[in-house]
Amino acid sequence: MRLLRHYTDVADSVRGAVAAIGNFDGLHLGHQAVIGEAGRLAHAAGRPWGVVTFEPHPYAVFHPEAAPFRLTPFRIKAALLDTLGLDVGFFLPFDEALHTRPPEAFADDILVDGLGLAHVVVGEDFAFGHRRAGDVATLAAAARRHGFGLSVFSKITDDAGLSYSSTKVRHFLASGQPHLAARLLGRAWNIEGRVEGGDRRGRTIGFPTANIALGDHLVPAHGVYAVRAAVVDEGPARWIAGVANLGRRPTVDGKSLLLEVHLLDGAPDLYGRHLRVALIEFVRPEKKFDGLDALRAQIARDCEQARRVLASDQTPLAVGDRAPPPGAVERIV
Ligand code: RBF
Ligand code: MG
Repeated sequence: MRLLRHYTDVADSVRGAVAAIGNFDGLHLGHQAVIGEAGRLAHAAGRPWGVVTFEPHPYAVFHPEAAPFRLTPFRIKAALLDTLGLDVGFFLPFDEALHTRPPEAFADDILVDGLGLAHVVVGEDFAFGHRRAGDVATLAAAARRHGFGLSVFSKITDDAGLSYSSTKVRHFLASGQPHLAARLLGRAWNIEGRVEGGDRRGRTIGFPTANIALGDHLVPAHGVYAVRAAVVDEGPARWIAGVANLGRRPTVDGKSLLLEVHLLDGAPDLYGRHLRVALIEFVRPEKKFDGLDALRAQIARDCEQARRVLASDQTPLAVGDRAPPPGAVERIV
């Protein structure tokens, strides 16, 4: 996938794309349905398959003080789109010049003159331009004016009537329900980061851990999780079973927020490697123990519980493992 950060001087080879537009944080199954429809149309027309998305996320621009909330930080979102097979990702910088444009100018200057899109696919709640004043009707008017195509998805839900929404996924993670988040995502949610040097105390209590900081990732419920982990800087992911604590380690007066992963079947030294950690199931909240013996005994029980959970778990782990729902899409222009 070509990743572009600008909308001027766009190469002819990626103009004329069929593109889905959205923030696509999480790349959940609803996003995948919309992006997949753009892919089908692109393929049929022999055109590049693209997305138009915004970085930083608009919410972070309007709420700079907000706690980290991303399901898929920029680089991870880009890597996942690449996995799906897109030709081009227009990751437009969400700056003042972009977000103060009236909707008509956004369509004229950026979608048409800048990117030269042939067809656009959006969800029915799509809003764009200064103060989100533009909607699907505004976009349809621009499409007729300029002669690009427009397809619109109605809201889609899973078999149980749960609607695909990034906000819902965030809520499930913040409330310790990663299995529900996984249902909407079509895969387990994961945190990716570089393994940091720790205080090595884990070793002395018999449970060495690989520690990663959360960076821009949303902070899920603090506590212990059954996880699968994979080193991602060397070829395809090979998942291994683990148990992890996410929190501040009150028993040992930990300060920083960390994800500490203990691999159940022993592990090579992962220091400095990039680890992807998929949260499978919440085991228990983090606690302050009276001393290391009590903590050690509890961690041993956590390991047993994680083994049990993982032995029967079937949660898909990679984007593309589960197909997005068909959904209702209508060609408007
Ligand atoms: N630290 C706590 O203070 N409270 C906990 O409930 C807690 N649970 C943990 C569970 C697991 C499975 C692991 C691997 C660690 C846990 N820790 C907890 C963190 C522990 O204090 C830390 O890994 C060591 O002190 C090394 O830094
Ligand atoms: Mg450690």
